Amino acid sequence: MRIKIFLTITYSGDVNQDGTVDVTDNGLIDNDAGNFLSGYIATDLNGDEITDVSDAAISDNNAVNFVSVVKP
Ligand SMILES: [Ca+2]
Ligand SMILES: [Ca+2]
Repeated sequence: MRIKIFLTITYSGDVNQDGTVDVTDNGLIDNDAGNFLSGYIATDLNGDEITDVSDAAISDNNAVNFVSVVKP
């Protein structure tokens, strides 16, 4: 008997949903953080309903590691 296991891993930080975490996403987060935006917004990566430096850190870390979507 063979068992196949498929894993789906999700990275956070692709705010504009273009498939890559990069400086564009960081800019969107920085803008929203600078304007003290809060609520259910795309730039709130950790789900605490406010965009701040903790969300920027998540995006920055993934941008530095060139996180992007790989599709078959
Ligand atoms: Ca992006
Ligand atoms: Ca947040």
